[in-house]
Order: sequence, then C-alpha cells, then structure tokens
Amino acid sequence: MKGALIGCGFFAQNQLHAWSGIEGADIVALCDQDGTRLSDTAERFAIARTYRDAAAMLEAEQLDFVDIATTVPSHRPLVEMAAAAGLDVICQKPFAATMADARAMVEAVESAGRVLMVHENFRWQSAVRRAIETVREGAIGAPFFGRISFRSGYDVFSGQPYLAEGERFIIEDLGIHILDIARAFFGDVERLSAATKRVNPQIRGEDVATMLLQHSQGASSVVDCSYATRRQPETFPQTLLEIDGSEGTLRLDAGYRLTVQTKGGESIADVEPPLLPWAEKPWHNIQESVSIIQRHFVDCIAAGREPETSGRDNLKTLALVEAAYRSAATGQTVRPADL
Ligand code: NAD
Ligand code: 89V
Repeated sequence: MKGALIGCGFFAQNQLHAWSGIEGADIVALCDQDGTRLSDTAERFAIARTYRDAAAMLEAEQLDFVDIATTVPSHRPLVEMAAAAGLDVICQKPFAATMADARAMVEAVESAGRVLMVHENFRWQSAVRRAIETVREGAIGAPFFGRISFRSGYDVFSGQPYLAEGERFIIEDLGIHILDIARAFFGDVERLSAATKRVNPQIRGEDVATMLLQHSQGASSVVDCSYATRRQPETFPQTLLEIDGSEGTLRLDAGYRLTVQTKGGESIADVEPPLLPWAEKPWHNIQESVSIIQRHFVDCIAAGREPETSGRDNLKTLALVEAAYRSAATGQTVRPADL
C-alpha cells in the first residue's frame, strides 16, 4: 500500500518511524503547510516527494491511503478530500471538534467505500491491551467496577504548545484516550457525569477531570485525569487500572506491574513495553502503540475488516467527551446517546 502523511509536526515523527517498520505499507509522499517542518521531516525519513498543499498532493500522487497527523481544525476538510480521492484514511485524535463534523467524516469515507480509522492508540498500548484481553477472556469473571486513571505533573506544553491555548484541554486531548479505554473494558455508556477544574493558571482549559460512567452492560467506572498532580513516581504517560470482577481483581500499577488475583491465587507480571530502536522513555509505551495501531490498519485492510478503532466506533468515544463537557458545565448527568 502506498500512503502519504499530512502534518509533519511533533507526533508525526513517531508515525513515520512506525511506518518504516511495517511491511506492506510505504509512505511515498509528505505534506505540511510549514516548509521547514516539511523539509526537515523529508530529510530525516528520506522521502523525496513533498507538498505544501494537500489537494495538490492528492492530485499528483497515486495513493492507497493517507495518514492525517494534523490537529483537529483541519481534520474534516482533509478527510473529505481523501474520501473524494477514493483513499483509505487514518486520522489522528481528537477526530473532530463536534459530533456533526465527526458524523460527516464517517459518512464521507463510508460512501466512498473506503476504510476510516481514528488513531486512537491508548487501548493499543501493550500493557493496557494485555489487561483488556485478560478481562475479555474472563480471568476475573464478570467485571462490575473499574478505575481508569491518568495523573501526572509532566510538562506536555513544551512539546505541544497548542494544548495550553484551547478552551478545552484535558478531556479533549487526554481524557478521550482514557474514556476510550473504559469503553474497551466495559462497552457502551448509558450515563456520564463529570467535574472539572483548572489548577495551572498558565493555561486556558481544564487540567483536572473526574468522570463517573454507568455502562449499559451493568458496570460502573471512574475515569480520572490530571496534569496537575505532582507526585513520585511520576507515571507519565502510564494509564493505571483497577478492575473488579465477580471472580477476582486486576490492577495495572505504576511501573507496568500487572496483578491478577482470584480464588486460585495471585499472578504478577512485568508488562513494560519494549523500547523500540527509535523510541525513548517515558514515551515508549505510546510509541509502541503507534506501531501496533498502524499495523492493525494495514491488517484490517488486507483482511477486509473494520478496524476496532474505526471512525464509526470513535463516534461513541467522542460522544463521551461531549457528554463530559456538558455534564461539567451543567452539573447534570448526561446520556451520550442523546448527543
Ligand atoms: P503539531 O502542531 O506539532 O503538528 C501538526 C502539523 O500539521 C503542523 O506542522 C502543521 O503545519 C500541519 N498542518 C496543519 N494543517 C495542515 C493542513 N491543512 N495541511 C498540511 N499541513 C497541515 O501537532 P502534534 O502535536 O503533532 O499533534 C497532531 C495531532 O496528533 C493532534 O490532533 C494531537 O492531539 C495528536 N496527538 C496524538 C497523540 C497520540 O498518542 N495519539 C500524541 C500527541 C499528539
Ligand atoms: O497522547 C496524547 O494525545 C498526547 C498527550 C499524552 C500529551 O496527552 O497529547
């Protein structure tokens, strides 16, 4: 498969490293409006064909897919352009700023008969995935409670300055991943309530969010996120888990320690992800998940399957984000299905 990547910024570098290691897919062209970022990235990854304009690139290149690694304002025009060109699409999270934009993008790619996957990679982190598979296999019986927690004081603003500028911050940028993990464990959400806070006076949006989810299949989960938590060990960017089931419990603790306890005893495993040759700590769990999700995209296309984190699936995660902001603003419990 021949692909092009649009948006050669901070995170796209990980995506390009990951593509280099995936058989069956090659990035043959790059696009960025910023000439310096474009030429630096083209040189780093030895990609000769470069464009400042995405429409010109889609016109000139013979492609099978595009990987959109820009921030949210450009997602809808770029996804619709790719759909009109008849291409399969991967688009970074947050997929859209509104449910209407998200639905329009899903519709555009489905009408073109192509595959749309959102780069929602946290559920693909190998430690998180191992925990999800353990629960799905029934190791702790029927799950009835979960706490999915991401708390850190790491300075994310130096690498991603736009995170300090938006009216929305932690739920839209990070909570979206953690809410998606809650869905991966417990399924659809019937009702959600949320409380938010801004602790850091240097930023515009909220940097703390605490959410309570009632899932349709009966479990309750607490999803808590903070970028205002100064503690040791600093766990960025680990998601910590506590899942209770009818037959036992599972915990993913700091340092990638996975504990499963049942009547039959206790198992403890070190599930720290490998440090890929191009990766660096502490980002290595996220970087590994980029390789895993991009391989999933290629495998799904080869097999004619819908990706687990497809555009259509992501509508449900985005609805949780919208529900959380609405609940925090109104003090009401919100039904995501109403959004
Ligand atoms: P960035 O600002 O560093 O890079 C975005 C690039 O896109 C810029 O170079 C910009 O010039 C380019 N761009 C914007 N609109 C364009 C257009 N229409 N055509 C061509 N180029 C265009 O942003 P980033 O930090 O790399 O984040 C990009 C996306 O990745 C965001 O949505 C962010 O939330 C997401 N992200 C995801 C993860 C993850 O783990 N999944 C981690 C970090 C960032
Ligand atoms: O994964 C992300 O979306 C990043 C970060 C980990 C910093 O929140 O933006």
